[in-house]
Amino acid sequence: MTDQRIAVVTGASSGIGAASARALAAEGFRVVCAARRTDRIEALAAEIGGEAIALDVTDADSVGALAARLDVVHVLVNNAGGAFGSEPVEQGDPEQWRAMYDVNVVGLMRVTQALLPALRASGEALILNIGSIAGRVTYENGGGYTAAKHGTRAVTETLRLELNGEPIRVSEVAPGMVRTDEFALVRFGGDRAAAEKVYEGVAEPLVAEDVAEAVRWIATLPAHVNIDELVIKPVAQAAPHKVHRV
Ligand code: 8X3
Repeated sequence: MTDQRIAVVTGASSGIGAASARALAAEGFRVVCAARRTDRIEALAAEIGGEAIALDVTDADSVGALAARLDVVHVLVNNAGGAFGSEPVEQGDPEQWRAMYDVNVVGLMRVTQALLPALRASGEALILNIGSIAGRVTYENGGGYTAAKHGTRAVTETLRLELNGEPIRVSEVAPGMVRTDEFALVRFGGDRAAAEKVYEGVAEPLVAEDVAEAVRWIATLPAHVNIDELVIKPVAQAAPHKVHRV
């Protein structure tokens, strides 16, 4: 038996998820690194003294198997998510829209449902959802993603209302432009030139560690302090569509 606090991070195989896992481990959490790509999460877990559990948030059996292995969880970081496609609504692909809703909204709901008993068992829990500025404003060619991330925000707020009276904090960290290895590349279907263009001329986009620092801060605040939402953008980005480029 250990008194080490347990954190679960979904989408821990790269980017903000991996950085958050490292930041929480540095604060003394035992971190369960959950994602589909087992080679990556196994390497990360070995690096930070955590545990790797394969997880596909869009698969109910996979989520159930994760929950079956965890009796107590103090912090859940619902980070798994992403953008697929960049077309105007007129040309939007229903399958891509459905996939975005599935991972950014339904997946988050599935994991939260499954882990709520373990979160309750901790006595003082935190559910921290990684949202986006795309959950606050809309922008052209982002309709499917902004709709999904508005969903992430709506679920977060609903959960806070429903869990009111329980010692469970519910937070959302909503980043703007974060330069990671995969986010833009996935959005543009592997088109590296299109992905690079997102960050073109931006002196200093955020990096995953900037967001992980916000996750770390929220997770280590006293248990009565709930950060409802924290929007974090690079100084060059005043809005999704207002970015200073040199
Ligand atoms: C990612 C931020 O600006 O691409 O969630 O919507 S943005």
